[in-house]
Amino acid sequence: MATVQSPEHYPAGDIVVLDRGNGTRVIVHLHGATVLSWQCNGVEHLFLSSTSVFDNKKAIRGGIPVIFPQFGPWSLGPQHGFARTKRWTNVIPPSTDKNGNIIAAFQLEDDDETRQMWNHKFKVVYTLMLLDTSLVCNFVVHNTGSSSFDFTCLLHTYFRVADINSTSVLGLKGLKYVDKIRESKEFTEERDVVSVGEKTDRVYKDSPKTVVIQTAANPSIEVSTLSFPDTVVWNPWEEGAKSMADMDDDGWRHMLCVEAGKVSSSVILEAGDKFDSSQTLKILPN
Ligand code: TA6
Repeated sequence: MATVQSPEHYPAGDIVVLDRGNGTRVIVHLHGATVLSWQCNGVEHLFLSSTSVFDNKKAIRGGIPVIFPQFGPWSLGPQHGFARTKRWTNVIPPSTDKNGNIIAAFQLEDDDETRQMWNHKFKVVYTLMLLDTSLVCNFVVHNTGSSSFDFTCLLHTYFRVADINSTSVLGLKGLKYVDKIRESKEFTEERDVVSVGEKTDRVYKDSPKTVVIQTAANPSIEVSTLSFPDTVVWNPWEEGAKSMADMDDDGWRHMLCVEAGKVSSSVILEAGDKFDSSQTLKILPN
């Protein structure tokens, strides 16, 4: 089963904690600005593999990895781009706003290593806001260079579920999706309630602004997005989990990735422009 997170588990210099009290807090690892844990009233809502590697090199297996500037295989660098394996800077330490919400911001800028792979100047500012029952992840890409560039991006959220066999996603009916398990052919979702009973790896296009993850024994979670038109649904299932050294063998039973992104087509960003996007994860009342 996935690790239940506590800040003490990590070297203090590697993490930033947003804590509202009452068991509502978020832990962010500066490696990839990866949210490791989001607890609301003491209940953990993110999955983190207990065999995830924390060497500040490999991508963290779980939480919310940040995918930029490429979703999927990349001829210029690692799969899913370099953002999730770079050290980010906590440019705005956790602070409380007038409504009692905790805000913190993280930044990644181009450097020699990134320019070797992808020769563009950029600044990504990733701002987290922890409210009483929701977490807002605001993702902004600035083109700080003198020429345009294009990219894809995604927040690779691993939701923690009691049992994948009693978990489903609502709001995907009627969407076209690319099924990477079926030769990446395109299909149309016919179901109101999308359950996951096998290895699943789908990119739903032109998603509605809100989808809901329903799972027995836990409250439902609503995922609302701005400028993230695609929704990736992924579970490696038993065989896939066993093939990943950094995934618990039974981890697939307790996780479902529902990932908000812009991946079906690239963002083309002119010099000096910015791309502003966000996901809001909200615990729905029972
Ligand atoms: O988001 C789904 C996906 O693209 C799957 O195809 C699978 O590769 C998953 O991401 C995990 O990728 P990773 O590089 O983290 O092992």
